[in-house]
This record gives sequence, structure tokens and C-alpha cells, in this order.
Amino acid sequence: MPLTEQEHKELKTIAKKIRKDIVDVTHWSGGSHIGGSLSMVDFMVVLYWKYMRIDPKNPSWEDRDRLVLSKGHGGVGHAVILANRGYFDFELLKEFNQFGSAFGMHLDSKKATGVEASTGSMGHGLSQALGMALGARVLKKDWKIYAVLGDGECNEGSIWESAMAANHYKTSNLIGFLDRNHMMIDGPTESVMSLEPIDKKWEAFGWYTQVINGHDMVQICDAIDKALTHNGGPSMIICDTIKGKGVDFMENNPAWHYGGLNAEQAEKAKLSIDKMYPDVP
Ligand SMILES: Cc1ncc(C[n+]2csc(CCOP(=O)(O)OP(=O)(O)O)c2C)c(N)n1
Repeated sequence: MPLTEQEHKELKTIAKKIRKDIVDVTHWSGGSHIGGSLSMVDFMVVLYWKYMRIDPKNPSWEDRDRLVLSKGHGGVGHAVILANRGYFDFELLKEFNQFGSAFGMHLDSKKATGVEASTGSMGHGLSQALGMALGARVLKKDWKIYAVLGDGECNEGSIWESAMAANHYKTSNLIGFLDRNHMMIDGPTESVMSLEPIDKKWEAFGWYTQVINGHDMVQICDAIDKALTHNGGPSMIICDTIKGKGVDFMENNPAWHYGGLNAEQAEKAKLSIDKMYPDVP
């Protein structure tokens, strides 16, 4: 369903708050994978607040939609989103990645409420999502499964094994989001291991593929609507994004793949977010 103006305003406000919360948790915890968490915020907010059939107060509701964060190092971003969506108290993230906390750097589905699969070793989440999509078929359920992939993660051969299988089994209930921020851990994807033409690759693997601006919520909704009505097999939405989006000194800088922030840097980061989104409350 297209975004109404009111929804758009609300979702942008949520996304801005989430970006600031990610900065805070990174400060409290001593460090996190902040760059790739900031790049995925906009489409994750659209999914969790507009599209996913979920009940945060009943996280194991059988008929829920499921999201697998295949790029599991984005755990800090995912945890902040789940807290803001009402799965658990945000205060718990004061202990993020500390000894004894339920929230490690890579989230554990047995400990962190709302997390569907333990990920972090890249390349495995898509096949877990595919299993859930096939599970829905066996059980005659109408769940949708969303899988969020990193572009660097597409260097993993296992991604392409599951891509091939998803097309073979025509899992139309599986929708992938590729966070195409063009950076991986230590540099641009195209110099580490070139991926282009990445859209043609997914198409060749039989996926209904769309390329969008991953920070434009109107385009995100339009792409999800098309994917949801596509019945011929799995869909991939390639989201062109900016690593570190919102924080000027982090944007497109692979040094911020993982990093810590002292109090002063955290303040600077939040000021930058305010500057980047001046019209969003
Ligand atoms: C199997 C495996 N190999 C290596 C790593 C270490 N690692 C963590 S993040 C990362 C780069 C990921 O790049 P990308 O998927 O583009 O993530 P993003 O830029 O969206 O954060 C690597 C190599 C890992 N987590 N798992």
C-alpha cells in the first residue's frame, strides 16, 4: 500500500530516532557495526512499522511474518529497531554486548526477543529464511519471510546456493533486501570483489529483482508492494544505500564499518543527524 503523507512523516521520525539510538548504544557498548546498521534503517523501519504482520507482545505468534538479518553484524541496528517496536525495553540495551547481556554483537534468537535466527557468520541467513518460506508452504501458512543481506555478504557462495534453491522451489513468500551500500569491512565492494552487475546476477538466478533508492520510503513501499504481488518466485529488492547514512563523518567511510564513540563523538554524530534531517522532528 502506498505511503500516506501522515505515515511518511511518522516513519521518518521513527527512522531519525533510531539512528540516534544506534549512536547511543554504540557509545554505551564501546563499539558496534554502526556503518552497516545506519544504512539499513529506512527499509527496516518501513518493514517493521508498515508491512510486517507481527505482534511484539506475542513474539512467537505462529502466523507472524519473519525477518532474518542475514548480515547479522547489523545486530546493533536490529536490536534498536526491535526495542523501539516494543519487543523489549530499550533500557536493556544499556548492557548491549556486555558480559551476561541477552544482546551480543550478533543477536542470538534464543536470548533476544523478536530475533528469528541467530546470524553473524555471513552467508547463512538466506538459507534459513528459505527454510522458513518452505515451512510456510508445508504448513499451508501465508507468512511472508524477509531476508536482509549485505552486499559484501554476497561474496559468500552459500548465498548463491540458496538463491538457486529459492527459485527452484518458487518461494514467492520470500522477499530479500540487499543493503547495497557499496562498502564492506575494509573497502569498496567493487575493489575487494566486484559484484556488478548485481541486479543481473539476481535476475539470472530467477529472482524478480528491483533496484531502488534504499533511503526513499516511497520507493521502498512501491517495491515491497510489487514484490508482494509477484507470484512467480522469490523477489530481491536491491536498496542503493549509504554506509553510515545520517552521520557526516561516517558516510561512505569504511573505517566506520565497526567503531566506538566517546561522549563527544556521540554528540557530534547526533548533531549531524539533526542537520541531515532538519525537517524531521
Ligand atoms: C563468514 C564470515 N566471514 C567474515 C566475517 C567478518 N565480517 C563481518 S562484516 C564483514 C563485511 C560485510 O560486508 P557487507 O555485507 O557489505 O556489510 P555492510 O557493509 O552492510 O555492513 C565481514 C567480512 C563474518 N562475519 N562472517
